[in-house]
Amino acid sequence: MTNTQQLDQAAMAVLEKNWTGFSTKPTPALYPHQWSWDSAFIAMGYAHYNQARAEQELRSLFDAQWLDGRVPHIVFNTINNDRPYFPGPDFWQIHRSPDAPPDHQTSGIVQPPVHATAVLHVYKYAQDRTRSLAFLREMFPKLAAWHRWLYSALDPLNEGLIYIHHPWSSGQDNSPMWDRALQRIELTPDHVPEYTRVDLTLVDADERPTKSDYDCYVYLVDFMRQRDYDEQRIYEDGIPFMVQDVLFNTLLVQANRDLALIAGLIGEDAEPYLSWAENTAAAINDKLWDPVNHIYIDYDLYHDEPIHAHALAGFSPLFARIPDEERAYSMVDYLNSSRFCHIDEAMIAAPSYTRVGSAFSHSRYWRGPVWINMNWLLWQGLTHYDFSPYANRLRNTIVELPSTRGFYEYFHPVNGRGYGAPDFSWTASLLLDVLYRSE
Ligand code: 9WN
Repeated sequence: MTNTQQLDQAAMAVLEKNWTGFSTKPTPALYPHQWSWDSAFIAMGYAHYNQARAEQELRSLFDAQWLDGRVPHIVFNTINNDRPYFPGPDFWQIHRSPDAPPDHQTSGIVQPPVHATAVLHVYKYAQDRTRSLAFLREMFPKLAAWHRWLYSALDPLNEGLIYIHHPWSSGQDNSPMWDRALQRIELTPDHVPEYTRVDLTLVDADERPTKSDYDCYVYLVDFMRQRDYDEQRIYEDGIPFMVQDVLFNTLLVQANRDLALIAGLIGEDAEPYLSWAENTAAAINDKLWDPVNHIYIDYDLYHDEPIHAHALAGFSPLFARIPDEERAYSMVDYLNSSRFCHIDEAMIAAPSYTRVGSAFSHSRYWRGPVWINMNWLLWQGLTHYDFSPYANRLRNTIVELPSTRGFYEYFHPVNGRGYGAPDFSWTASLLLDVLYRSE
């Protein structure tokens, strides 16, 4: 591709291809439904050239919000999809829960809460200001109910930190961060209901989670559905995967701050959201900081111990301005080293997992490949602290990888080869965001 205009057109064409009439598929074959954090990232691209569609993307997701406030990680397209996906609605069986939405089929777990950030972004770049204020009014109570549910259901010790109980909730499904916790789940054959994967018919097995990962994923869903997605029972019965995740909580801090701004714009009280933001930021700083390695790390609540695995997500608190300057400097020293990617190295910044970790892989999903959404978060985080050379390097990758390799889901951190699904929506939408914002 030769110029920005052509790149722009190509990115819009990906989103157009994936548009269903009411929401955008992450990619046509592998993920043929609506995903929660994908939709937030996708709306941020639409915001620059199609306000109505940006609003519709988020509206569709929240139409499937549960009665208790949770926003499901998948909303199944039961209207015009003919592609298979596992696990589908028959497996999730959400209508065991009295809180499931009556008119939608969804999953029963959540994904990182980027939605208030996306709603504010749509408002900020809106072409029609009056209409965008109405959108803020429409979304505000739904976003508030979503955050309220997170704190009431997933912070049982009242620490200001949300825990997740499925790797899919992190968005970084097979990150080495979860290896130890998953290996400690003792599965016997009768623990795992029968299932057939669809993903391996579409993508090479070396680029996807392993069978033992999937056995655990399926077992954990079965654990939850047997308890009717009742969070209190899930916690009290000791689901054996409970993690306080850095990225999830960081995005919640930023989302709370953005929700406070939305409240201010429409004459509502901003205080509860500011106070949630500050509590969670303080808890991240107290509990999830690794002072030896200068990176934030997840906490395994089930085994009551820190998870010593260094993912790129460990730098994400920069996005929500959580570390002070001194910490931020020490983090950048770590990021800007051969353990991730030194600024002078001839490789693509930045791998999703430390290159010196024994679990690192160039091709396997969240175990090393470069992801555009992670670069987008870190690009902004580094900009907040004035680390422009590194920030620019990440920003350039968001533009160069799709233009030279195509709109893939993830990329080889050395040679840039595209992996996973082609025509991936957030690769396109976040590229559009970067291009429009540099104009
Ligand atoms: C399970 C849709 C989603 C992303 C996740 C990514 C992948 C699903 C899967 O695809 O997860 O939710 O089937 O592998 O890991 O981040 O939201 O793009």
